[in-house]
Amino acid sequence: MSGFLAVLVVVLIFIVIFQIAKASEYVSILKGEKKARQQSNRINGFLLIAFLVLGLIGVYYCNDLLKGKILGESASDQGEGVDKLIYVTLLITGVVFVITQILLFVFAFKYQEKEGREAFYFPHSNKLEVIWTVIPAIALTILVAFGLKHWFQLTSDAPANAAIVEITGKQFNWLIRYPGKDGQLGRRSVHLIDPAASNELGVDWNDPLSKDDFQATEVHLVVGKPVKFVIGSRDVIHDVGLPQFRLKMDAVPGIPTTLWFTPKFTTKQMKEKTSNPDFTYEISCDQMCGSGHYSMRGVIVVETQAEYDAWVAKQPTQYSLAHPADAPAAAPKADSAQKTVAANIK
Ligand SMILES: [Cu+2]
Repeated sequence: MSGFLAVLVVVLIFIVIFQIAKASEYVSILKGEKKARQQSNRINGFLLIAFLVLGLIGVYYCNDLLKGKILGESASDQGEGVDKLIYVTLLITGVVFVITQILLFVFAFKYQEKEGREAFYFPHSNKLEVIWTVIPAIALTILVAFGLKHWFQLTSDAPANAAIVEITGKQFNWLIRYPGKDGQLGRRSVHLIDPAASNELGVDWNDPLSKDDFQATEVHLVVGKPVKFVIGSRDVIHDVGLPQFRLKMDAVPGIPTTLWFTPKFTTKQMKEKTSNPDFTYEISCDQMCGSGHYSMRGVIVVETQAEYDAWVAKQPTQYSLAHPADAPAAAPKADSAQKTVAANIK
């Protein structure tokens, strides 16, 4: 019903505008075209000023309403720099926006058609062209340079003590792998992917580094400790979006990407900070990747070292899940299994 009413209102508004336009046409014939044009210019001039004032009030109101309310404080050290960059960019573009909009509407009002006033013919000025090309070019170059500085930092080598977590996108969830005690991830091959054999990632069990790797349904991180994400995809392009940490990185099939950051607050601290008992850090897929895109929400838990260690101790290695027969004595039998597979490959 309300939808029908809305359509009706829009149609009526169009009819009213059409009738006003028609009436003003007749008025111009009666009054003389010049006089009618001047009057309509005056009305338009006032409407433009009203639009400017209401628009600026609206911009201020929306900013005030949403300031600091959408995402809150950055939850990573690196995100602070990103926030600062956004604020500086908003400040510069905001000042330019306000000045240009005021000039645009005020000039349209001030220099409307008037009796005895002629337009000043001003076709071209090289000096002016240079000024309004060079100044924005310098400002944008500086902003891009600061953006690149952050980008190079995020994608640079992680500190030596950084934890490593591998995140692989697939339609439609994230596969999360930890390197285990050795701190190194085992080799993978797309040809070895076999979900039926608990090997969704195609891990090469012949690689000794793969034996202690474990997979998880949530990403667990230690507060204050740098972490490096090794990001990939099994099918189409996804994107690891970390809104609370202010980071994102494409997950591209065949091309591993990385980023590193240091979480500042535990999930528990964030629950208190946001006064939201249901707060969770999330991984959102920031790349439209197919019909189930909306469901690619991953969960990140940031906790203390002790809580993290307790969690890690409970995680079975993916090797043991993929080789249940070897379970009682995983280590020695692993070697024999490795030899068998190696022999088969030969
Ligand atoms: Cu997606």
